[in-house]
Amino acid sequence: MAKKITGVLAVLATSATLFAMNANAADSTLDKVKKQGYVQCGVSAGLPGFSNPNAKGQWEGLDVEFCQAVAAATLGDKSKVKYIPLTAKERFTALQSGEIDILSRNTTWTLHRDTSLGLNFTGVSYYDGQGFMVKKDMGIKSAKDLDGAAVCVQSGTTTELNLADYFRVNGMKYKPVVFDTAPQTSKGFDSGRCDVLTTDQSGLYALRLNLKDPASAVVLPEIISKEPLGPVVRQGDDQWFNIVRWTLFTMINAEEFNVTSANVDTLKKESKDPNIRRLIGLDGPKGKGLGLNDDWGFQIIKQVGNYGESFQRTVGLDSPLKIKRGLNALWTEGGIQYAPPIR
Ligand SMILES: N[C@@H](CCC(=O)N[C@@H](CS)C(=O)NCC(=O)O)C(=O)O
Repeated sequence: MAKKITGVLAVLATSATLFAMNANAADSTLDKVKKQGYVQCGVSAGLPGFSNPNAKGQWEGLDVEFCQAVAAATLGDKSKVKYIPLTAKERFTALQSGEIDILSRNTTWTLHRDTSLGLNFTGVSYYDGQGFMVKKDMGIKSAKDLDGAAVCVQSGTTTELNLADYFRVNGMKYKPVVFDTAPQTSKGFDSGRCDVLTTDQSGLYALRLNLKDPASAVVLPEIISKEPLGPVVRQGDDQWFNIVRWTLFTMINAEEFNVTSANVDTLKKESKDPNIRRLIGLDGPKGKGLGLNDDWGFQIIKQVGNYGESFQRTVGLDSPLKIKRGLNALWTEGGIQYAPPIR
């Protein structure tokens, strides 16, 4: 009898081990991505500069290019991305449930989101802050003059929470006019449902482009919050977390060492600079620790570009948004973008 029980226990123990191994295998996001052949990326449905379908229906923007960089690093092909447009309210559930592998959707890193939702922020791809936009003919020069205003705002955002704090702290009243998507919010402002629109400052520049007359609106000088935006993954898969985080660090380091999509081929052949050689996987830790090919960094830079290239093209001076680098300049250029070394 005792023998039989031991036998049964042994079988149970073996199947438990097997189950754990299966669960582990199923848990590996990198394996899943390789098997499905693309990265499932949660993005904003329509926010110019960050993620927006162009006239040909192709997704464009800083957040979109980041997904492409992860696809280049993991699958060697930046086009292997499936974009899943999400509202602010839907985004965290989509990541928790496994519908997406990364959330790259102008999402602010906060304590609650980073610790209580089963998610992890991997870094900051854009330092932002919340601002206000008003109709020029109202003649308002400061957010402190907004007492009693009707304010268009998107639901499920930090924006809604900061708005409430700001008006309370300044002893002012307001009437929230709440929408689910960015296009609805800007239409609400355009059609006079509210006097003021509030969102991340980058979003104000983006939404202003969509107004019937962009020159009729002004952005007020106050920045009322910190909105560090960055890519998010599920907790519990350190390898995937590291891949996403070091994809961002590679783009930032590439800018620091002046490695671009245009010169990376030549540098691969000719460069003797040890920083550059490690960055593109000729020397140093290469891909082993991440479970990737040694040329993962090279592929990111070759196919997508460095952080500065991506910034200028999508939200910066080469884009319709014309946002200056500001805080998003490298630490060597007066900003705070800073990536740990590749060595
Ligand atoms: N960064 C804030 C706000 C993010 C947000 O969703 N902002 C809106 C207002 S512009 C937006 O991007 N909407 C895009 C969309 O609905 O597609 C957060 O993480 O809560």
